[in-house]
Amino acid sequence: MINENLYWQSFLLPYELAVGGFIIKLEAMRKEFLFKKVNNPIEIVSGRVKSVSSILEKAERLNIDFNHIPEGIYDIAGIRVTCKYIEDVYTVADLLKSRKDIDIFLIKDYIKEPKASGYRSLHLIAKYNVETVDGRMPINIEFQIRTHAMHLWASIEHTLKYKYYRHIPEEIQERLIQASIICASLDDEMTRIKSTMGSVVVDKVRETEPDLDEMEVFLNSIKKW
Ligand code: 0O2
Repeated sequence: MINENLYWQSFLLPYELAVGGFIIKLEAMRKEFLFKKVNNPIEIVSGRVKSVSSILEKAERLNIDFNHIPEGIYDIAGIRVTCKYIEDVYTVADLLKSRKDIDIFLIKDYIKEPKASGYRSLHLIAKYNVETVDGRMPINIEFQIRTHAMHLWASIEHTLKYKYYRHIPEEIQERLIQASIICASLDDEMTRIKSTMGSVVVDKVRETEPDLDEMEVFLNSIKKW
């Protein structure tokens, strides 16, 4: 048992390093936008390393051999960016595409084509080299970019999925699909409201110069999902 624990701790370590590193990188981008006093597309950055039970469940569901888990499961390291507007989701995607430290090899656009469940989000899956004490280790990392409305829907549906062991009763599934359609029209309406506001939409920025304590606040603001 101890050996098994040690195995998973060491297996997950590079993913933890990657998630921690990317939360800081994206928080830094958010901060840069705020300081530059331009529209900031990044509202909330969070991340998680997939739990062992969820990794094993997914491997079984997708029929992935135990030894092929690192190549076969893309979301062991997950970074989530929540945005105000759909347009911001694609702006964040472009920012990620232009980075030199990741190599995006798969894009799943569940906004243009929502899942049958009603799930909407943009997923970018990338190769990333983690620098470990034993050298460079390539891993997959998944970026999920979504609006607050998409996030509200996904977190409630996710809780229900766990509650019902992935078998949500049909009647609730149908209501979730309807709720997803309502979230999509809310996003569209927010986009229309934004375009009528035009150039007024600039995030509130501080009036005074930042001080050193800000740095601490910045690190404390790192959230887990
Ligand atoms: P955890 O460990 O609970 O966080 P899938 O077969 O659905 O797992 P797919 O469609 O290839 O996989 O998606 P992908 O890109 O591997 O990402 C899986 C993650 O995306 C999920 O993690 C969720 O965070 C999110 N996701 C994908 N589909 C749905 C959905 O229908 N509803 C919700 N709420 N979230 C979804 P897990 O599996 O929840 O893992």
